Amino acid sequence: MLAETPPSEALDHLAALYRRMLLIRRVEEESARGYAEGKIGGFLHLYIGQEAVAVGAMAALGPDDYVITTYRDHGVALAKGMPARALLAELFGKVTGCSKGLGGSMHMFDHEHHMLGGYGIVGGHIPLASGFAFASKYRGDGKVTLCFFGEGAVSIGGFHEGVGLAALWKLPVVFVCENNEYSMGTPLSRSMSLEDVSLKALGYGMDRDRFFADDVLEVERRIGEAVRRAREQNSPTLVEVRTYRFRGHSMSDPAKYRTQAELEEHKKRDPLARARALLVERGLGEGSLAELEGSVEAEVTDAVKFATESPEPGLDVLEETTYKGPFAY
Ligand SMILES: Cc1ncc(C[n+]2csc(CCOP(=O)(O)OP(=O)(O)O)c2C)c(N)n1
Repeated sequence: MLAETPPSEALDHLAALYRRMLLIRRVEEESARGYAEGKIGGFLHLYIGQEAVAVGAMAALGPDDYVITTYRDHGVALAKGMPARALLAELFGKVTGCSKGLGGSMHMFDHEHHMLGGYGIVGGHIPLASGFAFASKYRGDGKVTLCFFGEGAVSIGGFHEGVGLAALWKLPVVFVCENNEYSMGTPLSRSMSLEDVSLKALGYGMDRDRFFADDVLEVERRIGEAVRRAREQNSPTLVEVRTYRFRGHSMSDPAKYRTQAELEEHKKRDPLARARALLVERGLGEGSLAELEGSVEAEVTDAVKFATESPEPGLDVLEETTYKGPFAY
């Protein structure tokens, strides 16, 4: 959103971003509950604490632009427009889920909203992002691809292959490294000789940026600059967004590798609390705020009910997806 936007529009915009972040947080909290109750099987990697990255970044994109990410994909999918119903139903293994209940937590796909999926192999999707961007450049369709990954992916071969080709072929792609300080239980200082991940861009002659993600508007502005470079000049950027996950790596991680004090320190920079405080400071009344938060609550309650009551996939789905090729995309 431009700096000269009228104040009321700017307030509405911030309220919409806050709403999206709150929706992600509440869906994630309900996912954690569903997992504890045995309604969700397999892995579950929550996005709590990182909401401003996906929401700010997606605000800088158009609806036709592409997004691709890792297994920590719930927040990115919701930020790109996937309905909470489709996401929770997928987590619950139901046929109404975005991947007909066959993919689960790590495989959120949404063709309509150009969400190209979550991927379980660390860094494996980064060359795919360059492939999508290559297709856009070849077709001249003006679309930008945004590729999210954790700092743990930066030492993987796929990162260097994907980023190197994007720089060489001048592709319309933005690489967003969500540096949340830990790869499972390994801090960055034990896996990389550099503390500044964005420096990796220099080896490929690529533009770079690096900032904290506690202010969703700042995320939108900074990613927006990179998106513009990609769209207007076919110039890729590596953006390191510094963030922190408030929960363990996955639901089975007690996170003993970090102290409670460290966690509490990071919670002081909670992007949701910051956006909420900014809304109040800029004049959003208590009544409007309560209405907004109530509507999120209603949406999440409805989505949990929908996911709970939906049927599991039957044999027909298995046959359709196994023998008749991919869904009709
Ligand atoms: C190629 C590969 N190696 C190892 C794993 C096991 N693994 C799953 S998540 C993970 C940590 C990745 O951390 P990071 O990229 O920083 O993302 P974050 O979980 O912090 O979002 C690892 C090593 C994997 N999935 N793929």
